Amino acid sequence: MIDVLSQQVIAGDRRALARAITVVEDGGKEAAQLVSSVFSRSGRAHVIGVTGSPGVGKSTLVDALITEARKQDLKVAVLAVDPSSPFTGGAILGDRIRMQGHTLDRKVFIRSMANRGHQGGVSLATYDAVRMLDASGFDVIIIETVGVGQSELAIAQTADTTILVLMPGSGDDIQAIKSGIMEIGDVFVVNKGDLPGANKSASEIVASLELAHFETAWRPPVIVSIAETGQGIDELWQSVCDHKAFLEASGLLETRRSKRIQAELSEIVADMARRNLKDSLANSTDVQDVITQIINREIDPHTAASHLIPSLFASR
Ligand SMILES: Nc1nc2c(ncn2[C@@H]2O[C@H](COP(=O)(O)OP(=O)(O)OP(=O)(O)O)[C@@H](O)[C@H]2O)c(=O)[nH]1
Ligand SMILES: [Mg+2]
Repeated sequence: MIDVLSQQVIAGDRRALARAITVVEDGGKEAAQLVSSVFSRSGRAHVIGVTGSPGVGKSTLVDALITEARKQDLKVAVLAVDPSSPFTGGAILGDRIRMQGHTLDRKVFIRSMANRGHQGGVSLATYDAVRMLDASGFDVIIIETVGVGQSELAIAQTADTTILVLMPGSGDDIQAIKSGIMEIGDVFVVNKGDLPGANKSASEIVASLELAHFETAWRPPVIVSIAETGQGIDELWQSVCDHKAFLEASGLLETRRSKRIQAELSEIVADMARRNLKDSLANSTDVQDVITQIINREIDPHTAASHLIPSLFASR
């Protein structure tokens, strides 16, 4: 069944793609099988992360970005990820409505994801969902995440290019500068440019970026936009394309992807170990024996753990 599904995904079948994303959301063996069968077809798409506090206009902005990308006839997929909620709630419903202008376009695919059964959490599921979209032939994959906490940042880092969205007068800019999340932004957007204080916010961000230390030659542009009217969106899209070109020309695309794979691998290994550990603790007589030995003071827990490691990592 997974074989058929993966063939349909690769062929670009939208309904199969929707089902495939549900499979990877749930995680487990089927998800792993599915990823394994489409994997060689992935790795081509430009993955763009859009992150920022609730209500700054991310979805409206994404909608406008879809329009820009479609002008170049690129196939665009959007994943709206809510890491905090196990349900797809009102906010995500709102996203759907805001992106409705594209629902009839066969080259646009919009999907929301929440933290469902996947044991490794939503970030592992996001990696795999991106792979499904990628294998299905989307040129651009936009991941929208709400908030600026650790899990959102992890998701944002799934991206090749991360857009950090702020709005004037929210104190977000100051917060971003203080908390060090400025470092993850490749492009900054002060949205709601029609509200007072937008230019001031933008210059504050520019000023703090001037003081920041950068590891590469890329200097994040700061763009003022009005997502609702589309103002500034062409400039934003251009910056995103420039960033992609920079990543490719400088070899940083590889560096970023290898960092990301390292993070993903360690998450998968930790996830596997956790699962095996749970099973082992419940079922294995070895573990029960070790526990008895510890109770009898025949072995200490640290030594016992190091003896258990090989069996915990053994895949089954
Ligand atoms: N004045 C103004 N309002 C805007 C602009 N862009 C978006 N909005 C409004 O801001 C509100 C939130 O927009 P969304 O696009 O849903 O924001 P979001 O960041 O995706 O929100 P969450 O996903 O809930 O975090 C909506 O009422 C939009 O109409 C803008 O440029 N100017
Ligand atoms: Mg939104």
